This record gives sequence, structure tokens and C-alpha cells, in this order.
Amino acid sequence: MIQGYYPAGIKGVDADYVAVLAGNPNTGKSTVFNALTGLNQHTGNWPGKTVAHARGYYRHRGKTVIIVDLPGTYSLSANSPEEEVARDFICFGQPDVTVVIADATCLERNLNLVLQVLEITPKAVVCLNLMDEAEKKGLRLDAERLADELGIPVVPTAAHTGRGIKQLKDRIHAVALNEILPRPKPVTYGKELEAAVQQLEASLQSIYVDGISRRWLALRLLEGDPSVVEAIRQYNLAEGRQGGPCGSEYSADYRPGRRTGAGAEKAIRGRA
Ligand SMILES: Nc1nc2c(ncn2[C@@H]2O[C@H](COP(=O)(O)OP(=O)(O)OP(=O)(O)O)[C@@H](O)[C@H]2O)c(=O)[nH]1
Ligand SMILES: [Mg+2]
Repeated sequence: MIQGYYPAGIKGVDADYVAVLAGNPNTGKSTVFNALTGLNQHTGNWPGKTVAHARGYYRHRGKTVIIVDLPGTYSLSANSPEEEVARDFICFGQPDVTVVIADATCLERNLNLVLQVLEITPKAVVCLNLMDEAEKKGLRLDAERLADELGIPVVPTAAHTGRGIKQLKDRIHAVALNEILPRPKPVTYGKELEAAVQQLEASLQSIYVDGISRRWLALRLLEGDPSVVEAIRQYNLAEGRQGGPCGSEYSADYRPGRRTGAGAEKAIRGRA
């Protein structure tokens, strides 16, 4: 069951790039998704999983953007089918942009996922949602400072009213097309762990897959997460296979654009 394992396309939609929405549960992902896509959306299950998800598209600044709404997760440690789906899509679906929806009323808890995503890909944007609720609570958030600290764009939104959605589309566009090059600051884990990571990274050459950070892989293995090895095996099998329709309304042979961006526009095509 490989075909359609990392599907992103939508039948009949020729996409210029793909953005994915990740975030803790109940942070307003689906509300952001609806605000971005309007009625242009489909829902379904991930192939082979009972995890629901939605895909949609919108047009912005002359580009067609496919948006994938991932299930809510607190981490990408693959402790549940939801986390596994989220992790696998961010890693192997290689979206052009990963948007992390963070709850502005409890930012600290949400930053854990942001940092985990940034270990996988620098091409990320934080959507600081529920700003209206944070303001009601008297919280003052400095989005620019947070963007500086993280090294990626941060957009404040109140998605249920549409506030900030246009700016979010602008930032997604800029990161997808490399008009903005995010430079996240790496999290370091102390001398002992860093030494172990280095050692492990060196011996991971043989199972390194294009676009996946060996550092991230080493950290997951040190964490004792064997599911990542299985996910890579599946990915490699899928990559070695000729693409073809998976029999659903979605594209099975979506070949992700690599993160260099140059080929992304050509590579990403939702196929009928
Ligand atoms: N006040 C306010 N409410 C919001 C905002 N964004 C979303 N909501 C509300 O928050 C609730 C949860 O929103 P969802 O979009 O379902 O959140 P979600 O992250 O998709 O939730 P899960 O998929 O269950 O993890 C809904 O009642 C939304 O109307 C916002 O910016 N401000
Ligand atoms: Mg939702």
C-alpha cells in the first residue's frame, strides 16, 4: 500500500506549489484552512489510515496553491497515527512550505512543534492564531521579535474573522518561491548528545534520503523511534516505483519539488 502514501494533488488542479498546515489540536487549523481555501476543498482519509484530513486550493498572486490540513499534533514523534501522518507528510511529502498554526494564548506550549518542524525543514511560517483571544487576555505578543528569534516569518491572525489571512498568503508565497529564505537557529542539545548525533549522522549515509536532514534522523533514532526507519523504507519503495493514479480523486504520483525551489513549480502538479 504505497501508492498515494504521500498524496498532495487534487484532481483537475494544476498547482504551482504545496503548503501544509500543522499545529497543536484546537489551534484553529481548520479555520485557517477554510479561510484560505473557501469552498475549494475535499476531505477524506489518509490512504491506509483512519486519520481524516482535508485538501484544498486557492489562487494568490497568480499562483495556484494546494493546501493540506494535517491532523492536530503536539509533536512529530509518531506516538499516534496522527503524529505519524503529520511527520511523514512534512518529511516525505516535501511540501514547499510548512505553516505551523500556533495558539497565541499559550505560545510556549505551541513552540515545541514549531522547533520540531524547523529541525525537518527551514521552509516554514508560523501563523500566530487566536490573536483576538490573546488580546482579550491582555497578552501582548511581539510577532516581529518572535520572527527574529525563530528565523522564520511569523504572521498574527484571527482566522475566524479573516484577519491576517492575506498576509499569511503573502508569506507562504514568499517562502515557497524563495523570495524569503528562512534561517532558523538550530536547537543544540548539549555536548554529550551533540557528540552522539554527529557520530550517528556519519553512519547514516546509506539510508539518507534526499531532502531529509540526517541530523533530524539521528535525533529520532537517539530518541528510540524505529518508526522513522520504516517510514524511510516505505518512502524509498514509493520513490522507486513508477507513479500512477491511485484510484482516488487525488494524485498518487505527486512528485514533490525539492527544496531548492527552482524545480518546484514544474515538479508540483496535481494530476487527474
Ligand atoms: N476567537 C477565535 N476563535 C478561533 C480562531 N480560530 C479558530 N477559532 C475557533 O476555535 C475553534 C477550533 O478551531 P478549529 O479550526 O476547529 O481548530 P483545529 O486546530 O482545526 O482543531 P483540531 O482539528 O480539532 O485539532 C473553533 O470554534 C473556531 O471557530 C481565532 O483566531 N479566534
Ligand atoms: Mg481541524
